[in-house]
Amino acid sequence: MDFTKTQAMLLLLCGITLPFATAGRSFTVDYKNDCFLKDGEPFRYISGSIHYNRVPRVYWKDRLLKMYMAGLNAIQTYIPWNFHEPAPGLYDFKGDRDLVSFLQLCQDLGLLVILRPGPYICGEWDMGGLPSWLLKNKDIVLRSSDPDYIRAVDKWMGKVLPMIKPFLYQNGGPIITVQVENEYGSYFACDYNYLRHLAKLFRSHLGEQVVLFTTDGAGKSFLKCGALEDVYATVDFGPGGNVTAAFEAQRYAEPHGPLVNSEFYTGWLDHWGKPHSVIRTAVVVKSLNEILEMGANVNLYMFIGGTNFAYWNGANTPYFPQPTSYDYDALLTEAGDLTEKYFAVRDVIKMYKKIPDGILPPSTPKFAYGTVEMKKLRTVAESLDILSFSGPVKSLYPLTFDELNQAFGFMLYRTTLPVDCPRPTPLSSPLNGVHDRAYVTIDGVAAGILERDKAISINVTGRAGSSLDVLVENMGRVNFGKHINDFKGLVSNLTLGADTLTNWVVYSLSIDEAVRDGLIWEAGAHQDNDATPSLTPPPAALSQPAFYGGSFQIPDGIPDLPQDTYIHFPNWRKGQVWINGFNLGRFWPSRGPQVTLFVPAHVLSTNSVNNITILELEAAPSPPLPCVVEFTDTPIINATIRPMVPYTRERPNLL
Ligand code: NDJ
Repeated sequence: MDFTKTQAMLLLLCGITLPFATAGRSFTVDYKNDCFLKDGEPFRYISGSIHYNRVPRVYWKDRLLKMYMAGLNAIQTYIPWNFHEPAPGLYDFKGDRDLVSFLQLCQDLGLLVILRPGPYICGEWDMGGLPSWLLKNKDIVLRSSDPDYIRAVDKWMGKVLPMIKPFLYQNGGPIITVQVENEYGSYFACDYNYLRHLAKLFRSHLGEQVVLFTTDGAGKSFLKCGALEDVYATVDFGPGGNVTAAFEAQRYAEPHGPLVNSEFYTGWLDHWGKPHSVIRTAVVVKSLNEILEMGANVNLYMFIGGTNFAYWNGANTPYFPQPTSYDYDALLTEAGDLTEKYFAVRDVIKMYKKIPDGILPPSTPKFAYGTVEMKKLRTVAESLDILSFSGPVKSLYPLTFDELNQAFGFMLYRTTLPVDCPRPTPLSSPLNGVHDRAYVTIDGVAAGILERDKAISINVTGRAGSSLDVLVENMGRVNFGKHINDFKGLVSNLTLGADTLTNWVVYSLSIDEAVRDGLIWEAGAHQDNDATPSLTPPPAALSQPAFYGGSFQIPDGIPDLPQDTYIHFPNWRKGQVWINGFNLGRFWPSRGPQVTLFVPAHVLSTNSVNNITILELEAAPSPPLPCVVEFTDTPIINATIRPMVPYTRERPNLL
């Protein structure tokens, strides 16, 4: 039933006011005429994806305006559950997580919203948006009717759906449709009761009028487990294929109703160690034109990709994590810049609808602040007192991140060598249980790197009783497929030769808190103990994981500073970087394709010095190479730069 003027009057008489004017507003599916109806009139959306969680809040307006000026009448976003509920019952909707303000901004700018609250979202986001604390139940079947999973979903949806209810179109807001789950037909579980439960849950919170939909790959096999009675089935497909055939797949599930491509790929995702994805503008433009010509609804995925700041990237299997940049070769760059693809797509849209008059916001200026010298502050091993507030936990076998309630980052596992290893002896993870990368040191000397699906064994030497440190990095939880129960840390035993290593001391590390509180900078001077004698020298050019610091000032006398910039890591290997405590993400220029990291201006300060903290995991540049980072005005996300190594020996086989 639509909300009528009479009902509005009645509410008014009873003194009840709704935040928006609601009279006469309706959004429905017209099965007779194969279209949507907005306020009773045929309606077609041309939408674009923006993930508010990948764009700093200060830039939401700029990006949305650029979307509006391209002729879009809607945007599409996910709600990543793990971004908002870091621990069970602990909610965060402030700052960059202020979902309600984002929806309000869309409303203010005249953009409708297609909302995808998951609970699973995929989206190259850590664990597809599911909070890793769900893994406390080791046997949980995610995305199914498993009672433990459903209990957590019900609670979360009971929190978030009432927040968005006032923003539904029929309630006066911008949200026209709400997606249930995400490409469920691609998941092994095929649990219809789970999808039914979600649809019922969504309706119980949002009302019977809400238009719910599902999205699946454009093939019968996907729609089989993805589509559900009474929930509108849509498909997703990229450019370059047969548009008519793709929509025929939708017709298998929805013989009538509007044609909808919920994800038309303007670009594609990247993985560390693989070439940067590029989708040619001409291909995008051609298929988009075909879609629009058919009168279909379309969402451009992504319109702007943005950034996986901090640790938010996901991964695919076999294990390939996604980089920090989620540029996606989309219409706006990671930094929101206009591209040639933007203008070409706008020209296509122009053929089908009037695009707004007015001034297009220009690309945001970038500034090359230059070179900053970096100094070693201290190694991770030297910092355990400030990184591990609650102290270590002792355990016969290694414990996972999840068992110690640590979601992201790094954990240190310490034990001793049980036997003398005068000759190179395999230190192995026979079950491939290093999730995801381990930096091994023996008596304070770097001994090698283990890596999930890539290097399950290294040779080490040492004496019985030598201290063995294994710093394990969580490189991002799998976000797609049947391996999303992605436990982190040492998830199975390590062996040394024929012996299983036991009696571990496990340090949960709060690196972000320590960086934010300035503890790493305050702590005493670094003792250079990388040269501790050992039986054999370390593998070439590896050193202990360590923190480095450097400072710079924004120059005076130049108007409009600070501006956005990119940080470049000449001859650095792999690590994490913070500026003024803001975690910019992972850098890994030695693997690529991303080489520079986006630094949004709002993390920089003009009033005081800006502090850069780097955790370098493999080796910082060492003499004669300068130990510097450089701020440039041009991104590099499509290259792999091999570091210059100032040694003649071969580098380990990891790069
Ligand atoms: O719905 C998914 C969306 O969230 C569909 N995609 C998108 C790719 O950008 C994104 O994850 C797929 N992801 S098919 C799986 C990629 C496997 C390499």
